[in-house]
Amino acid sequence: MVLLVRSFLFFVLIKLSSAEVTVYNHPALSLYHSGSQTTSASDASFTGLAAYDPTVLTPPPVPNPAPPTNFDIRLTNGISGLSIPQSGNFLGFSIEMSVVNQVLGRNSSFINVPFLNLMGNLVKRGGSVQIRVGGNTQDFATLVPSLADGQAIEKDKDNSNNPTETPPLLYTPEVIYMLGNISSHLNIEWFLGVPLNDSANLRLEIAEVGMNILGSKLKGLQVGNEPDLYQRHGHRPEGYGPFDYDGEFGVVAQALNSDPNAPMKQMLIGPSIASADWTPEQIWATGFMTKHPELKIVSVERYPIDNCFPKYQLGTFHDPQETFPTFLDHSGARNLLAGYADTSRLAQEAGKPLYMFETNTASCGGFPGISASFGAGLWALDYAMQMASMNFSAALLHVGGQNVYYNPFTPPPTKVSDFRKWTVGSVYYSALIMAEVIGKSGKARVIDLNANEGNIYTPAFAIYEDNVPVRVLIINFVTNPSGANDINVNVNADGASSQIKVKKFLAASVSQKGNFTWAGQTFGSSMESDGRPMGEEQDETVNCDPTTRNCQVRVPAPGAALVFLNDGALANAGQGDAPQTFATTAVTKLHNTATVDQLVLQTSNGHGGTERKMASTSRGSFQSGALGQEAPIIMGLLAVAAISGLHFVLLPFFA
Ligand SMILES: *[C@@H]1O[C@H](CO)[C@@H](O)[C@H](O)[C@H]1NC(C)=O
Ligand SMILES: *[C@@H]1O[C@H](CO)[C@@H](O)[C@H](O)[C@H]1NC(C)=O
Ligand SMILES: *[C@@H]1O[C@H](CO)[C@@H](O)[C@H](O)[C@H]1NC(C)=O
Ligand SMILES: *[C@@H]1O[C@H](CO)[C@@H](O)[C@H](O)[C@H]1NC(C)=O
Ligand SMILES: CC(=O)N[C@H]1CO[C@H](CO)[C@@H](O)[C@@H]1O
Repeated sequence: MVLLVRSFLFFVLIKLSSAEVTVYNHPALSLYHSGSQTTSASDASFTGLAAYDPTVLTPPPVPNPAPPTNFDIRLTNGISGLSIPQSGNFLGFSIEMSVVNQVLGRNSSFINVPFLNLMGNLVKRGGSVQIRVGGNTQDFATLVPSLADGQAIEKDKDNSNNPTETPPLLYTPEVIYMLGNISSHLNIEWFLGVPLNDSANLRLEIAEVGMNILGSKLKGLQVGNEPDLYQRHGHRPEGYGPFDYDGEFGVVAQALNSDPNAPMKQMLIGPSIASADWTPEQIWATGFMTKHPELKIVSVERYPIDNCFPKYQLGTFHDPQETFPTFLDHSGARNLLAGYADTSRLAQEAGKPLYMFETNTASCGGFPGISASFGAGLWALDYAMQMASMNFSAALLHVGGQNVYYNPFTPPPTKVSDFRKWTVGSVYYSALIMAEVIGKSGKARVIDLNANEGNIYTPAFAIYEDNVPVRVLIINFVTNPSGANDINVNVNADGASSQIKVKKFLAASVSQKGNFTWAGQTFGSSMESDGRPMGEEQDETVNCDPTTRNCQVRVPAPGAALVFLNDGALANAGQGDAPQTFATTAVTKLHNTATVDQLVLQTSNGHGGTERKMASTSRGSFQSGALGQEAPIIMGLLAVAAISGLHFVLLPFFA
């Protein structure tokens, strides 16, 4: 993703090329959006914001030659080439710091319930979720004791002198308390970033406050975001190179080591290069990976392509329709990751996990028609599996604001938040499926099977535990509603049961937006989700041939199938565990006072019909208490907490 810098204007704007973007006051943005930028409560479908863009592309034609529709997958015990053991939290999220108060909640006592539900689905399957709060806005962020208006986070418009016109962020410890309170509900681990815009005047407060409030739920601290782009962006002088970054990393490490208010050591993450202006090898040549004992996680960031033009008048124009097919075969993930094979080997030798710290379909916000499509969901799953097979240990999908196309989940725009719900993107399903693919055993090891004679449209991966095959993931990237390109795979695995279970990820075409199903359940279309899967779970049962032990699995075009080779494989992926969900409280607006109609700790989450109707906190106990029908939300919540002594504080979102 090499972009030409052709003028000072371009130079100033080019920071946006690297990654996610949340842009404020950007003149180009209003040019780009044909619709009005302001959200309107009366516009039910398209608000003009990228997150609700209705573009639907044409699915690419069936490839010629089409992939063979019948093939075998034969899995024996104890094969070589398996990855290192992986965790069910492999696919996590990276939330742009400036939008945490939209996505997570407003403050520590006002957490967005749909967000909790979305994370609960993942925790149930994979055991935990990893979330990074950071991005371009973290390098200029400043922790302040309080903000005048009681807000937890604020854009400092008076001091917006950085090149993106992204105002520097001011935030209070309340944001960190919010993370802590989220982790007290669900097993979520956090990454924060030490701002590195000025390494001569370090601002270590986020590390200090983060360590002291989050404790063991703080998993690491990123030092610098995409430092290989600092010079381009005008944040460092000409000639700034890998050795300079390595030196600055050492300065931060030293400062934290001697900081008595920063009790946790060996917490740092770097170099988080975009692999744009420096190659990973240039950084490793400094000795970075082995010389800093404080380095906990080796990180890189990578998007397959950018959509910076025309929105930010940068780079070259990529037509979404023409670009779409590049997401729809296995060579996309393979080619993107080939350059990290060496890095992965070195990290393993150094005994450090390797993370893809920030990624998604395209930098500069993703593409209309691509980023929220079913095809993007298949791509993210294939990309994550390819990373797992290559010994990455995690990948974090970026979450921007309302102005990006690629969000895994998007809260409703504030103005319509009273009655609209969340939008769950296709790549959230990828994370959900990935959590089941890897599961909770901590022993899952992945291999790219080079299936169907290496056909790029039908990749498949096997998952082994204790050297025995337990699950198989098969993807079909082709779209053909006639069924002629559905694939029939004969899975024959050592130790498989005579009857196996299959879950499928389905949509009518790779272009479809919304209404995808995973094992029959969906999060609906735009603004239709409270974070809980809707519908009954539908697992398919396949009876294997008693003689040949072949189990035939049909994967529609398009679609993905996760095959559970035995019952233990299902259990390890969370089947049978009690779901942990949070009922979205119904909120109506009456004279600027929200009313809590219902505060029920409801646990009907699907994922196994028999688990439904778990014991729930009595609804009556809420309603007979101090919580009158007209009680303001926060009062109501305090009352709920006081009356019931509940661990879960249920908070409606965006009153
Ligand atoms: C948290 O946010 C809610 C909603 O904006 C507000 O009513 C409440 O006062 C805030 N609480 C704190 C402690 O700031
Ligand atoms: C670094 O960011 C802080 C907060 O935005 C700002 O006050 C400071 O001037 C910046 N320093 C440099 C050298 O850009
Ligand atoms: C991943 O690591 C394992 C264990 O060291 C190794 O056997 C395997 O070849 C590695 N995979 C790749 C693709 O490098
Ligand atoms: C999603 O599915 C529902 C129920 O089948 C249907 O009513 C709705 O029109 C679909 N929405 C889209 C955008 O396809
Ligand atoms: C677990 C945790 O971090 N709880 C915090 C929730 O937020 C309040 C502040 O509003 C803190 O006092 C708690 O420590």
